[in-house]
Amino acid sequence: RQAKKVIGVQDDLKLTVNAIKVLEARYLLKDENGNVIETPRQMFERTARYLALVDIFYEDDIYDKEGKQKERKIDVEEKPEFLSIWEFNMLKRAFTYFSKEGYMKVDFSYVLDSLKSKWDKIERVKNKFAEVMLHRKYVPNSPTLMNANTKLGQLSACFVLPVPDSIEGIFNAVKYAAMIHKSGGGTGFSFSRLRPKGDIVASTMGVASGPLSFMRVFDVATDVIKQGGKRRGANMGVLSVHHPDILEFITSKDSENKVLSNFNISVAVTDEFMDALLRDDYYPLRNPRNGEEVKRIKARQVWDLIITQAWKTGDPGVIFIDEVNRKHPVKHLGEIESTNPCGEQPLLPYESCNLGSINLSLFVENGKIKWDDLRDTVHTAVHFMDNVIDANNYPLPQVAEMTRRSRKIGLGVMGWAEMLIKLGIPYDSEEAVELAEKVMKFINEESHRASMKLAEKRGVFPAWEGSEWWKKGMKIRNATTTTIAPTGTISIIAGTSSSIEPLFAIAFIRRVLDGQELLEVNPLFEEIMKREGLYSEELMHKVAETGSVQHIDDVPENIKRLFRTAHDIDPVWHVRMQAAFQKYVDNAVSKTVNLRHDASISDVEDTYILAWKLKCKGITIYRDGSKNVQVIYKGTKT
Ligand code: TTP
Ligand code: GDP
Ligand code: 5AD
Repeated sequence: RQAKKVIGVQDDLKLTVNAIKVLEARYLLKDENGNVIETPRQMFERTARYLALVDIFYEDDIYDKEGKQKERKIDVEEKPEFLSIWEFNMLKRAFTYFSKEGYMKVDFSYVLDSLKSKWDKIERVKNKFAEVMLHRKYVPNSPTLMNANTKLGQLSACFVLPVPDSIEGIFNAVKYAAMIHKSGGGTGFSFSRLRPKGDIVASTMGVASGPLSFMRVFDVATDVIKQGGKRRGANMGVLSVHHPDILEFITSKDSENKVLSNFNISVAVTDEFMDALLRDDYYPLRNPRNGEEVKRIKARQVWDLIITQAWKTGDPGVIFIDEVNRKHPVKHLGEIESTNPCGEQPLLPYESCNLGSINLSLFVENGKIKWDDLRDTVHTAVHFMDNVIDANNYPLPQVAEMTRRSRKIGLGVMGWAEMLIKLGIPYDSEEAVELAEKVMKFINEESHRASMKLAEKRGVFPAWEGSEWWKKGMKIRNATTTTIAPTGTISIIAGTSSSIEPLFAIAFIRRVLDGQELLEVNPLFEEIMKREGLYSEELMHKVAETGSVQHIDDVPENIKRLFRTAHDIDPVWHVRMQAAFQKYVDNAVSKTVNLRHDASISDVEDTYILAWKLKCKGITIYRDGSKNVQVIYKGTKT
């Protein structure tokens, strides 16, 4: 449904045209007739206020850090006027949880009274949250902006659901996924527990269909609900390299028909497999039903197939699952089998995570990084995201329970390429890789510090005892704090380059709805060219033909060096950049290693092996012009 009328969208936020278009289409609240009823400023303020309200629960006279198991009543039926119905419901929900866990000293009516009497405090927190968002220094993941203070109230982007080896379990997972997609979240699954195709089914004496058949059910279900949701569904499908159906899995997306088009797929690769590969040896396939070895095959055979398929179609990626579990700070809660759809967030079954990203391009002034400002923004972001865990309306009770046990959050970055350009550092350089480590180390450490500060007041995450943090004697509020998300949409809202990716095109032609064609030039490039007196429309049209400036004589060498696009950059630098960030990220890094159309199969292999050697948690490539249909549509060039 198209927005019919736009009220006051042109406020003073200086949003780009594309940002406004994206916001109008899916983020700004609408009335029942589809009219937009808020401005972008109001959207950020709605979000800030909703999350600030949570702070009331951590006031000294209300919160009981020790958690002494007492029942607390909600005897308030009537909503006070200063709260919206969704705010009131959110507070009731959070209160119910806190009292059940024994963290409340008071009854709900006391909380509401305190909200009024301590409104100044709440207002200050609200202003702090609003300030970073209004300047687009920090932007939370899309579901938070879309659903804060709405009936849905679901604020997280990432979910992982278990798929047990039974008909009931499988179809519960289909249903749960549908509920999550409806609210704008993405789901990841491991299908490794399902018995292989052709295996026995006891009660019916029948034959099992195997993981691939059931993945088709998830795929169709995802398709069917796409019209009614906030955005179309997105899935990650993982299968262990030891599963007997692994070969079928690896080739599953290689078809003229758009099979599994709502899935990204990844092979969970183990150390055992990589060892066998390096020794050019055989490794075991096991039936998950009973753990029995079915047969042994050459690791090289499977690896070659993974690489060839990735070259051909972009799928599958790989997850280095043992590395993921080695680095997992809450190992005592279970084993990680899957990530969310774009790979940046490994999660336990039924865990969810909310993400948010800092716009690095805004933290450069006169060629220097504004570290103090960056530190403040990190602390505000962590505070905000910890509140999201309490405010969230979880789609399932199991997800609520698991998420609150570890309280994982994922703070990341966007605008990295633009930050480098402003600092005059080429993306594909040692200096950039070093700076990546320095910047991310800073953000990671500050986010831990912020989370520890929260723990002093709010207590550690409930599953802290037994965690890696506990072993180190560090009291922290969130089991993880950092994740590098793709920022596909929020980078458009912020008006900067996405995630840690290099620029994709320096100039390109955008087709707009009415058939017009608009030339779009990267603003930093435009600025530099104008400053040098070299800018002309004609030249920009020439750039737009390929998106690259590398073969354009009128662009000076030093500017060419700074403005290399994703395809101008050697894949080695893509992977090194991913690894540099991964080194200082608690969760994982989503990165599209873009290869040129003429890249060879061995280029793909080199990329995957380098990622493994540099201790990335996973890797995917996308070769230009390969036929893969991306699950996530970035919303550009429409
Ligand atoms: P279940 O529903 O658990 O079947 P069951 O209880 O009869 O089997 P068992 O006692 O052996 O566990 O499903 C088991 C697996 O078989 C699960 O992977 C789904 C698959 N399956 C099919 O592929 N087709 C079928 O018609 C049935 C009934 C199961
Ligand atoms: P953004 O907040 O919209 O910019 O999202 P990102 O591009 O950073 O993606 C982060 C995560 O959000 C992904 O890994 C998915 O879990 C989820 N996600 C992103 N885009 C979509 C989408 O179009 N549909 C659904 N269902 N989930 C998405
Ligand atoms: N594993 C992890 N991430 C993937 N993406 C696509 N396929 C996979 C996969 N199999 C990610 C890309 C990009 C986003 C659009 O999805 O790397 O960040």
